[in-house]
Amino acid sequence: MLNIVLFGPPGAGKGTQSNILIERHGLVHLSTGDMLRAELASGSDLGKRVKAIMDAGKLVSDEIVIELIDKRLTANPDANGFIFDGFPRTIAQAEALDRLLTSRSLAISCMVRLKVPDEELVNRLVLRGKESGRSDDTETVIRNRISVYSEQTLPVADYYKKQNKLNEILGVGTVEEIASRVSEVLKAYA
Ligand code: B4P
Repeated sequence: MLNIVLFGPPGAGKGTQSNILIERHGLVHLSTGDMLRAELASGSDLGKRVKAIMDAGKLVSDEIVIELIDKRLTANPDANGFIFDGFPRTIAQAEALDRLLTSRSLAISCMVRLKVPDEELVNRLVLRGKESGRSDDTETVIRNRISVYSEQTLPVADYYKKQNKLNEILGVGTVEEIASRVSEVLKAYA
């Protein structure tokens, strides 16, 4: 069973690479960003509670995203494996994920970290904002999301490094070039 944490700053290409991995490895995609956006779109109470936080580029509370992941793990007992995309984003989330997996006799196989320079991230997300109208893809909010990543999320890479599960690759190039780098890393865990 292959359980991958796909890690990187906003705009690194996590969602893009996840779509390729789902097809190639038949994994279940768990994106907390997508789950939260679905809550916003449905107008649920949860969606109303997180809207202002997401629009400001801040992190939603650990309790909320951990519960979303817990439910999806329970809903997919026969999965070949999972891609965790945009989760965990804090050490508390990483510890909770280990607990959730251990209680199901599962474990993270590896983390794949996509490294991309900040200016490239801003350019990609500003472009996406123009095309999709996503409300958190404006330059001020993007820069805030990048600093939240540096302060609160980056330590999560060290958490997996200590477990000997961290793999770092360059996230700049064509989508296919990056997918090949990811595949190369995953050969060691197949
Ligand atoms: P996410 O949905 O996770 O948003 P993201 O970090 O911007 O990543 P995304 O997947 O969208 O970007 P990608 O790199 O694929 O989170 C949104 C918000 O939800 C957070 O700010 C937070 O408020 C909340 N949230 C989510 N998870 C949370 C958690 N665990 N805890 C607390 N809060 C949480 O792609 C970006 C763009 O780059 C795309 O337009 C793509 O087409 C382009 N791109 C991809 N690869 C490229 C390449 N090789 N070259 C050029 N462009 C490329």
